Amino acid sequence: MQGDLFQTQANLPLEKAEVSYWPQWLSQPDPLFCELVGAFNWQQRSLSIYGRTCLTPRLVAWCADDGVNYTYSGDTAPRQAWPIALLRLRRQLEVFCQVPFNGVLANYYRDGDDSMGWHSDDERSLGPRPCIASISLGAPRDFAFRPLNGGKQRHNICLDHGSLLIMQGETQKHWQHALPRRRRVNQPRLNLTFRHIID
Ligand SMILES: O=C(O)CCC(=O)C(=O)O
Ligand SMILES: [Mn+2]
Repeated sequence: MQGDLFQTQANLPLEKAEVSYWPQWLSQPDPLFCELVGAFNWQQRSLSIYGRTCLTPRLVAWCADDGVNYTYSGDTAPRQAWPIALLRLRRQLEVFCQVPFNGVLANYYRDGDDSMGWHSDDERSLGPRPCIASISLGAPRDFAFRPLNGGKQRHNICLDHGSLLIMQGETQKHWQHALPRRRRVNQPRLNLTFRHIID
């Protein structure tokens, strides 16, 4: 059963944020990792940054209910249907987090050269206080927070295989997060961020 090890939860000490972490939220992460890697139609998208078009350093897939689209950093990835294993996980997370989710952004980091830059998940379509449930599978990777107001605090947490990280409340208003490049990592990682798109 998922969530049976959640007594090991940790709350991250970030001011004006609500971030909690369960290192072993999934009790059987290995088969899920294998199943999901093959279940998505992965794409390497390009983004426009300061007028230059760059390929994102990771692969992505967007799974969502009919008609639910998500635009972030100026890009709208095509919608895919939910793989069965992901629907099951969605229901478990909805019960656990007590909020509905209608989409999941999946990121596949082929190795430590793949990364995600500093950003907040603050699109209007997520609403003012989004609850984002992030499941990590595969190679453990560092995940970093920094304040949006330019403050010098940094907080790093290693996201383990089978873990759940929840960001909610005012977190996206006050903090940015990133998945930095880590050259020593030579295994892939799959991340699933469950979201609720309002319009
Ligand atoms: O890969 C991760 O853990 C982070 C993904 C993320 O921040 C996002 O998809 O917005
Ligand atoms: Mn994010």
